[in-house]
Amino acid sequence: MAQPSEKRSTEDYQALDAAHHIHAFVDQKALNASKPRVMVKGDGLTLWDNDGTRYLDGMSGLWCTNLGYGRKDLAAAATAQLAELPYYNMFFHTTHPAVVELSELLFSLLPSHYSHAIYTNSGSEANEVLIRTVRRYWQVMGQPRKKIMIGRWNGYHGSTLAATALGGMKFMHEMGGLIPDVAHIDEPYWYAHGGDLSPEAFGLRAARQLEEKILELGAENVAAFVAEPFQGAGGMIIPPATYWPEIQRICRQYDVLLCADEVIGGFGRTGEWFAHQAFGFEPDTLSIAKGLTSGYIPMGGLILSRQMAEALVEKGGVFAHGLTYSGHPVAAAVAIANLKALRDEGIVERVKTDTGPYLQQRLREAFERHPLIGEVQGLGMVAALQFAEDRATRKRFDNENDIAWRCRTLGFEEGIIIRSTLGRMILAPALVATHAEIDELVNKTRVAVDRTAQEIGRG
Ligand code: PXG
Repeated sequence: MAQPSEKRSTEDYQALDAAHHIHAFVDQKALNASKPRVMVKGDGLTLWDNDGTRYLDGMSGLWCTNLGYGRKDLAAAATAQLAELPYYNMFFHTTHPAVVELSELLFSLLPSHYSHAIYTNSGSEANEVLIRTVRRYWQVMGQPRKKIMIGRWNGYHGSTLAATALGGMKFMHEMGGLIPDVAHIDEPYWYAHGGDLSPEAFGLRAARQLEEKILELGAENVAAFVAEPFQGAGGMIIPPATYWPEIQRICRQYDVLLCADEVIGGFGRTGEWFAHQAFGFEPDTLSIAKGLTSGYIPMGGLILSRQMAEALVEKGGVFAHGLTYSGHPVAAAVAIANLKALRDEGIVERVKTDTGPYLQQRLREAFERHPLIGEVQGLGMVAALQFAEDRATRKRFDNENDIAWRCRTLGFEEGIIIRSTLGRMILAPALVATHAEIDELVNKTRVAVDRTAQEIGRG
């Protein structure tokens, strides 16, 4: 039996992969023909494939390696915990030091009105647990009719059944058979849908769709509104400044829980520990994953406000929920090492005061007047470039998806990994990115966009 470390040829890996493995969000037949890249090593922001080609990873893996690759302290935390107590569960009236210490650390980093966590293994599971916990909460509060969850079109909350329903990716809904009691409102995407409105006026209008939806469904039936503080997989869209305060007002007025999906935004991405802090609102729950462990090991969770947790604990009785790997000791040990590094090395602070503003400034210099780019959005260590056919009228290309995909492919040719989605290019490098790495990423992104412009005859 070959050990994973026994190096094989790229062709061998690709053939075996095609023989046995169904990949994520892809036409597997097409992938088998075009063949996957085989990544073998990472250090900081740099990845190497099996043929020794180097890539600068501008996407933190999949928005998760906040600390970058190759951290020996995280590996050491995992191996020490594996040797000491590799597993125990939360079912048999037990706990263990790793999960206790993780909670202590996590709540020292969170605003003080949050008090409890339910741990999961992923962001999808965090949102599954969210739905069950919200329903449980309203039952405990004597309002069992409050069941409907309102999400947003093009929101992404994961790929399990309920998380798919809660998300607003229509192409994911097409399989059908989704869970009931879910509704959607539009995304706050001013560039595409703002028309003649100012961003501020559009932000209010987009938020007031929530009020209309609550009134249509009856506030007595609506449990929660769930959204990403900035929309990630659905195009890295930052709502206008008026949006979140108005959403918060509406949720409070109609007694609807405000639930932030912080799976991408959490753990420093925006320069704040949590993205909702950057947008100035106070959610009742936070779904977390990804940056919690910098992706080194699967772990997620649902953070509850003190008020919700007290209601569930004091009046709740048995909450019939649990996962074999909730609060897994090895994952918890890695999360602790990760959070300590983000805190003690001043990484989140540096994103806020130094590297984040630097990335944003460099991108704006490179693209604000670029003929193919209509808008640069971003904050901290995340940004989007909007492709535009006509900058003056904000007209988008009919084939914007194809153009963005082409740009992404050219990025790989230039040795960088950037993500395309719905006519936008996304950059979300690890939070440890240096000025030199930011320069390389921005310069090569510029080359990829310029080459895209040439290929579509607009260079
Ligand atoms: N919520 C948000 C906001 C996410 O971005 C999930 C939940 C689900 O997490 P898990 O751990 O179950 O995957 C995510 C995941 C993309 C992309 O293409 C983004 C995600 C997943 C796959 C692709 O940008 N985010």
